[in-house]
Amino acid sequence: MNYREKLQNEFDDILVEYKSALRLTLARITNLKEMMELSSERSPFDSIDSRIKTFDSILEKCERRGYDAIIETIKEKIRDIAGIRIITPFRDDIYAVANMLEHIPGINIISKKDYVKEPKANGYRSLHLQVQIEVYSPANGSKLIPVEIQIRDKAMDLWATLEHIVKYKNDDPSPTVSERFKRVADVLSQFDNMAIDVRDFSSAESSTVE
Ligand code: 0O2
Repeated sequence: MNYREKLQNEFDDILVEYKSALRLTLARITNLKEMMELSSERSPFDSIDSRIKTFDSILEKCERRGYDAIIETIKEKIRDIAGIRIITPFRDDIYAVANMLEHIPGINIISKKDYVKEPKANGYRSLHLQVQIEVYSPANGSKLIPVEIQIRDKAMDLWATLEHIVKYKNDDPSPTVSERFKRVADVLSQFDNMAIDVRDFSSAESSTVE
């Protein structure tokens, strides 16, 4: 068995804890979404997606960040093995959702990276929350397992999806491609402002009619 296969086996052994953490966190967030849909308020949720990071993607991230590809480092440094993505209709809904998540018992928010207020140089926007949730197994007892929650609106998600497709096909995009993507991000940011204006204008108008 070569080193990669040995590491993959070790990774497979710890995967059950990440799957469990993902299921538990997802259930709590889905409950919240359903409660909002039943309430009389407009829901800040559009959709929720989840994934377990692939072994290849973990190795790629270790290499990109200069980490040793050993199981201890993966457990300590790769905090997005279990990931949840929440899509919201409007930009300000991102913070409404983040605020609700802070109140869910059992989900501890450890840190935030706000790429909405401070987008990455390429134009990427999203709010990343690092959370921990307690997982119990008869073999290992209780453990805190990390889950990354990304919250972004539909326009930000459209941009990230398209950028991922183009980057996937072109690992080293020219400055022209990057510059164009940055411009698309700027246009979508303006779109976000306009969408909020229209929404607020429409609700002000309907409250005047009432
Ligand atoms: P997958 O599904 O993992 O294979 P972090 O430290 O993780 O909070 P950071 O520094 O952004 O934040 O980490 P990283 O590894 O660069 O990105 C983590 C995830 O954020 C990515 O997962 C994407 O989902 C998203 N992301 C971050 N930056 C970009 C970007 O510039 N463009 C796009 N399209 N997505 C981004 P993976 O690794 O893509 O996918």
